[in-house]
Amino acid sequence: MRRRPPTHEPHKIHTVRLLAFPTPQERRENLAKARFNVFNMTPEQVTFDMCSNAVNAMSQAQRAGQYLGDEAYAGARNFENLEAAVEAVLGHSFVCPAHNLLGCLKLVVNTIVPQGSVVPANNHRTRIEVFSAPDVDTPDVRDRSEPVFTGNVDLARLEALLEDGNVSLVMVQAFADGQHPFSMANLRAVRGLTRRFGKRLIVDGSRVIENAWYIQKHEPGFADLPIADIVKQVAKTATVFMVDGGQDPKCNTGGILTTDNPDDHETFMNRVVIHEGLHTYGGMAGRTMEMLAIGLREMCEEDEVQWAIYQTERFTQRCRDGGVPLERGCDGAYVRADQFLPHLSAHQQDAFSVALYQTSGVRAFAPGRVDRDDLVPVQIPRLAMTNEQLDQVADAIIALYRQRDAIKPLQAVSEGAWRDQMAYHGVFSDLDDFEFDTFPYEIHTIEKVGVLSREERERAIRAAGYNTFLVRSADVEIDLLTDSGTTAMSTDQWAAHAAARAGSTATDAYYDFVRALGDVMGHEHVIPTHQGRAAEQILSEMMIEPGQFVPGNMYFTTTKLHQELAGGVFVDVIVDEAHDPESEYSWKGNIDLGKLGKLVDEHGADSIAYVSFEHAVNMAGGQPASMDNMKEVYAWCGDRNIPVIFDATRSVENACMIQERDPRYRDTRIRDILREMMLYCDGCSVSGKKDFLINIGGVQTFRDNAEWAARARDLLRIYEGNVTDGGLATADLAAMARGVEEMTNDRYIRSRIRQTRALGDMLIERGIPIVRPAGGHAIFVDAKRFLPHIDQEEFPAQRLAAEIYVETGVRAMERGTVSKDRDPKTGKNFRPKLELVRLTIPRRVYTNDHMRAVADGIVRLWDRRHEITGLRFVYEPKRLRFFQARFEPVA
Ligand code: P61
Repeated sequence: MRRRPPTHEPHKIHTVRLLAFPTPQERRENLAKARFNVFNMTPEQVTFDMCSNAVNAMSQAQRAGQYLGDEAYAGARNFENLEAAVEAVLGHSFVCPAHNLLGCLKLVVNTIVPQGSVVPANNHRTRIEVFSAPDVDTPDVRDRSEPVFTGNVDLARLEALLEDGNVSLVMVQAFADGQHPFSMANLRAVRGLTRRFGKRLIVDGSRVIENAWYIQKHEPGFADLPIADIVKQVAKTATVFMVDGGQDPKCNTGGILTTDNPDDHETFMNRVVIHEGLHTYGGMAGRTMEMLAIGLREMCEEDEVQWAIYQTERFTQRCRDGGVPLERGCDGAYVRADQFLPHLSAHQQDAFSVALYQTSGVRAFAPGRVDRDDLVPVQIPRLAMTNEQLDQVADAIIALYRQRDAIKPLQAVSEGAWRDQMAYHGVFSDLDDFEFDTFPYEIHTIEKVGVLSREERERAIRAAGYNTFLVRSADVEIDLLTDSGTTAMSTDQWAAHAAARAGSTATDAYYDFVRALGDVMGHEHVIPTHQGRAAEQILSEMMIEPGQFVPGNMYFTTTKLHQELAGGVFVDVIVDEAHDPESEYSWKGNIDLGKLGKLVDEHGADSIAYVSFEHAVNMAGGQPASMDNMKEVYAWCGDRNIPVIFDATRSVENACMIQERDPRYRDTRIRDILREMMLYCDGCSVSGKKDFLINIGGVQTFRDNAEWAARARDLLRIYEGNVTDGGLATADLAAMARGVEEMTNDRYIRSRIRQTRALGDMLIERGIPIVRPAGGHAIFVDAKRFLPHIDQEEFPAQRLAAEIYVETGVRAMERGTVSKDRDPKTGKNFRPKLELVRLTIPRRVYTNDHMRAVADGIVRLWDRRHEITGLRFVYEPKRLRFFQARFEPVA
């Protein structure tokens, strides 16, 4: 089987960990405080922490496992799950738990390595010598003549040592020292030899996945075997197998010793109580065992493995192409500090680490003992970084390499045998800084996506009546249905969520939210609701007299419906450009004061309930309004006593587009732009599920009108819940309070807007008709131009969304004739100017590689667009029909 490099992550992001971006000055201060030893720096002082042990991204299932700890001391269910996972993945019937790999080693050394014995090994970092030196000899028997499987054992040397008779066991590490993989053939030959001499073969399989991949790729006969099978074969070849939970199983700690040999197991069990804990937890918390059990099963998943290794290959190659002297490690690029800094006579590794941190905020560190080798591993935390981030880290190293001659030596002021003991008197080198320009977060937790074949997707869309709202999310690969409530929360938000003290009265979470949003918006009255449409209902009921007009900058489905249910008449007063998908006008979200003036002239100011002014107008393509327009509309309405209410669902995105498009705001922070925008309204209804970076929530605000606030609270009590929670769980309110702080981070919001634009650019370049310019939250494909042969009565956008799903596994949303509904007067379908399919980008969930895959898929569909036909209703609900309608293709 020839495998092509994967095109995007086989998962999406579920939780992010926010990154720190210390300034050059802060980095210098941090270095000085850390005595020029980057070991002493905390992750909060580091932008990218390039190590791979116990810092990997975990799966959502592992995270859930952390809450399933059966902290029982004896006989925990978590241990039973661990045993079952070991049996399933490694094929071993016995498992002895330990707190991590050192715990496993300690058990081995203290039980089956007699003093004075010899332990041949394929690496020089066994640590056995550290445990028992000088009584145990650990000769390195790695075969240095082997070109591919550089971790292979020199069989002749091993045999000679075995013949000497003093060998207690043979220790082989998968991807020895992080750089040297063994072959299956060699491992089997070692096992054959040890068996002949009645000795054990211990395999450290902490990086068995990387080694199994190497076997799959390079050893004849293994190309068609799944990683899971190769892993099991490796484990079964060992007498005793051990795994560090913090490595391949992506746990945060933990270790296991597994075997099929009941005597060995009994030996370990009897000893584990001395050093580690009882034999059913071994120094791990119950939750750690649960995470480890899940991680063991997940680590062999083929797509996940191929992705992780592809990242390593790509990163290493980029560094190498930039001339950086390195060795390819199983989990990253191991920089040769001696060749990087030949002009320094000592402490080259630490000098490299210091210079890299000083210029970029990246931490890479040579761990363990001093003088062990000349390498600084720049390891990739498994699944935690995007390719874009890795490219930039590589570029930071390359940029440093180009100015390496300017790196100054470090003078040691205190030394020890271990690197963490080193302290230096440093002098800052005169180096150019490297500026990161990427998503300001790392991946903390991943979520699996659905991967279906084309035939399966054809069945799924038929079953869903050609309505993407009715497709199961488990059947979707990249979900661009909506950016509403689909955000990946941050670990800080989760912390607030977990820490919130629930109450059905006023809570700290409520006060935090009111304070945080009050700070951001400057509005006096902040009334939480369970989501946006709840605020819309309350607002509409309290502000609209039956028969009044509600002018707005293009309709939104729920907003217009609530206005109508309250007896209002929606009138579209958006600028004409908004209805022209090809117009490049920068402010397609603006209100046309001419249109508004005409309405007022005809019916009088009293006939207007309020002006409903949406930011980053959803149905127009996420198009922004200008600051001038907001100011002008507010002044004009103020003169006539007409209230202005913002739909501030995507105001932050609007603010970002003001920063980008209005030169007067180029140097103003997003937060300040937003504050100014909020001066030009009397209140806001907000769906918090978008900008606020949360999964559920909303709010109604009023700038200063206490009477309105009191009326809104009255309705809130009736429809939603408490005035202090709006029907939201306290925990969700706490997460929302934190989300409104994160949303105005300039790096974050710019990276989001840029990602949307990048998708738009990829489509434009390849001739796909989309609404221009690209807006904030989504790219809208123009179905009229994509499928000009389908009349609007046959719902071209509905069909296009269905076909995009079939072709690519990407789920999008119709925003055309079906959404616009029927004219209540004539009963006929409206024929909206915009017949669109929305590719909506959830916040912090997808990477640029996902976006590239989306663009490629749509281009494939473009090439076969002539084959696509229209649809007709088979079921049509009366209101908001697009959510649940069902269709069938027209022949
Ligand atoms: C969306 F297909 N938007 O964009 P709620 N105002 C604005 C919104 O974008 C919005 C709401 C108010 C959604 C969800 C959605 O026809 C649909 O918190 C500008 O969803 O109640 C929601 O806020 C309502 C999708 C809503 C739809 C209605 O995907």
